[in-house]
Amino acid sequence: MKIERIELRRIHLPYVRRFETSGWSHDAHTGIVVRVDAEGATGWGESPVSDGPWYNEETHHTAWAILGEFLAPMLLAADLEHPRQVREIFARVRGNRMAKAGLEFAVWDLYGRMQGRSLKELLGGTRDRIQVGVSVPIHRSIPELLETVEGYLAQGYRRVKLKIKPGWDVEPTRAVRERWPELMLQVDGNSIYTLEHAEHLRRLDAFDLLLIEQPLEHDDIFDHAKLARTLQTPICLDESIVSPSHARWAIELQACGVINIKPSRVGGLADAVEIHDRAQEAGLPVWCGGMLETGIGRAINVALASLPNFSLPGDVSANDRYFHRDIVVNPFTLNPDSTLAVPTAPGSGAQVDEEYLDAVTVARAEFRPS
Ligand code: NPG
Repeated sequence: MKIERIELRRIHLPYVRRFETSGWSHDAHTGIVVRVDAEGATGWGESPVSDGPWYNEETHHTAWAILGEFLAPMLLAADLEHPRQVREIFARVRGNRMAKAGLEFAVWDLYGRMQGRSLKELLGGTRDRIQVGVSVPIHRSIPELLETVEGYLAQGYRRVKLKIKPGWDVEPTRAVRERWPELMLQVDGNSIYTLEHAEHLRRLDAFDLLLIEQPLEHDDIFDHAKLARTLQTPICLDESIVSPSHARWAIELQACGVINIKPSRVGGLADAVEIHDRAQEAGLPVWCGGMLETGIGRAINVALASLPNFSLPGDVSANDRYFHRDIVVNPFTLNPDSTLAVPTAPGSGAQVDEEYLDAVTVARAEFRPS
């Protein structure tokens, strides 16, 4: 199969509410939607980059440049038999994994639609529904936080992740735990702590948390291994697992007991599945993280999370938790048991609302074989 056309669109899609972490905040999705066309079929992907290099080094400017200057021409020059080959085609490009993932997702979706097979089936998914939770941003006060959590629980979410930072960690976590003793609860530091906070972080052991996510530096594995030895709560790595090799290093160093897999963070679905398999062999559970994706990236995440070792609830909430109106006509809705149904339609199953996509597009570029 030869890709005949690639289209990039930078979008601006406001969030229902501001999302604040230990290091940045976002009011809108400002990522890149990717479309590929071949043999009369279309596939869609998304690079969930933002306006600044806060989570990782990529932004919508860097991803736009790398996609247009390098990745699109490489893909247009290739002859593909299977989407798994995309990672080899892009291997010469270092890093820039979210840019790569946007195109790789679109090729998986295209391939699934051409073959009449769902992404779940192509990836080896085994679940019809995936367990999901909700990620709760940093709030200004504990009463406001409790109100937000209560609202999500009323909607049916059964697992909550609290964003934490120094000055907003032990007390909010204690307040949520005291109010909901049985709730599946976890916290995420987004790389804001250092080993000097080890004793402070041990105070979180009192709250029966599922895990503490990425407390230390975004590219660290070594110090997480040291910290893990002093905590009862399992450490989960997110930012610092960017490839199957990083997963192997973390597993061998016993730096974490759990891995958050975001297919966009690791450059695409091929590496995401490999990380899933490595963790499974080592006996580590994984769960699917989120980058506040549109319905396009969300459908990709849901399909991936149907693989067997995704045994903890993901940060893959229903579309209406993020957007009043999404760029798909078939948003996910939350089932009463805190699950989302895994699509069975060909490809990712996302049906793009092209009219609304046009309305939220702020930049566009098109590429064809030279
Ligand atoms: O539900 O998609 C979601 C948000 C999950 O907390 C979440 N994402 O660090 O994992 C994270 C965080 C994030 C959001 C990271 C936006 C980067 C950008």
